[in-house]
Amino acid sequence: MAEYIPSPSQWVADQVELYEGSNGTQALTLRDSGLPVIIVTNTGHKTGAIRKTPLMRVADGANYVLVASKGGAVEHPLWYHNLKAEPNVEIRDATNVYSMRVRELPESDERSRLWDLAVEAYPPYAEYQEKTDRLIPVFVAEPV
Ligand code: F42
Repeated sequence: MAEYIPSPSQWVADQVELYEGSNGTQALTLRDSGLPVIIVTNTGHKTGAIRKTPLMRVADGANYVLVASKGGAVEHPLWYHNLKAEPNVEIRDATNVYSMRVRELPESDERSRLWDLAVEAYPPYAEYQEKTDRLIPVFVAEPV
């Protein structure tokens, strides 16, 4: 089995350790925002290692919307490239774990609707898009 490599970002690694270590009963929200987080388990496209990426929980029925905002950074987060290379992921939402497949949404009505849903769930996404010249990638994750 592939090796799990924790995020080099300590606050992210800590959230994953608590969230997963408690089987989805602790560390369910982003810091002091009180807003819910999911954990996306993905595959490093260079290392092949298991990567665990916490993201804001944006639910659309049985699907989740994944926003590669990285706080409005100039570059995409590295997990963006992992998902493009290997779209099969596992998503933990509190105590539930799902096998899912992701696809990036091109500019479209579907993307606009899901972007609005994401901003509703986590309003800072709108500021992150203002802050950066790149179009922030949006994925939809669907159950397999
Ligand atoms: N980030 C978001 O973009 N959107 C969110 O909604 C979001 C919410 C959120 C909530 C809670 C929380 O704790 C964190 C949250 N984050 C959110 C931050 C998110 O979890 C990521 O930390 C952030 O997006 C940065 O992603 P990153 O993949 O760039 O992470 C870096 C720090 C990282 O882990 N780097 C690793 C490293 O060793 O430098 C590499 C990870 C990796 O995937 N490596 C690949 C491999 O093959 O293993 C190679 C990748 C390559 O292209 O080189």
